[in-house]
Amino acid sequence: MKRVTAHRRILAAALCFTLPFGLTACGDDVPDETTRYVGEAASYLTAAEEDGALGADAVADTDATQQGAMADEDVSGLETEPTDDGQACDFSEHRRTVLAKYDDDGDGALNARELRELKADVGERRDTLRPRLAQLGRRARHWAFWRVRWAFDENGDGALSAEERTALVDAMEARCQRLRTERLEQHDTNGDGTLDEAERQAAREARRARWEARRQERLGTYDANDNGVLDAGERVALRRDRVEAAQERRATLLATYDTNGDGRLSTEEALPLRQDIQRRIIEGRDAEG
Ligand SMILES: [Ca+2]
Ligand SMILES: [Ca+2]
Ligand SMILES: [Ca+2]
Ligand SMILES: [Ca+2]
Repeated sequence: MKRVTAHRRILAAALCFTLPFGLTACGDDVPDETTRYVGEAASYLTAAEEDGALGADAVADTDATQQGAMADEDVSGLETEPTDDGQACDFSEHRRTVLAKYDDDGDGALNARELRELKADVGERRDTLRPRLAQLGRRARHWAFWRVRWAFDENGDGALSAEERTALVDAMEARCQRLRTERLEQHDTNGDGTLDEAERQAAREARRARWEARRQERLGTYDANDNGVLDAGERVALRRDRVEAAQERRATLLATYDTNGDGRLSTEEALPLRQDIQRRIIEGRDAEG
């Protein structure tokens, strides 16, 4: 338990350091329930707009069925072009989007019934569809978000406590901020601290070019009949390789974290891995584009 507390303190310090204007709860403050769930849904939208391997190492705690479902999600999302507006992740905007979607009576807040709807959609059943939420993202990435949630479920009970949920939201918000800062550093050509229309256009084009380069690379390997698209059979080969890679990664992770060698991660064994994934999320790693 001591380790958790120490880690939490470091996490809180990093977030307080990262985020100006008190956008996040620092220290031991736990925000109210609505704020936590709106934040979780905003985190889901953040995961849905990314292309990278967010939280990928959570594969250590998956079975063959889950690995297959993750590969299906990845393969089906590959052809979705980025709808990047030039700015990277805007967490406050995601929060507003979620609030607007669930504020049925339009009074600017969530009443008990509206909050219940939101909680059901981001709920603890990790493999259910969340149609209302899914409509908000450019595509549904349930498994990408499952991996993020896995990393923050530190006591491994399959649910997020108020504290675990707060840590998840803070981390995803810090990630957004980090990715945004990086985007600004890369594309603020005139150095005035913001991206104007021309700079945003350049950022948008650069992201699309990276996406296209990855697509071409994939076609080079899997487009066996050379018609410029991945047909059903070619996608099967890609999916098979993804599952194989996931299984290899899982074996590598178990070699490090399964200290008693029983082939699975106990909650205690998984904790350092969870915390490593948390750090990767906060630091904006495993992001593409
Ligand atoms: Ca938990
Ligand atoms: Ca500028
Ligand atoms: Ca083809
Ligand atoms: Ca074990």
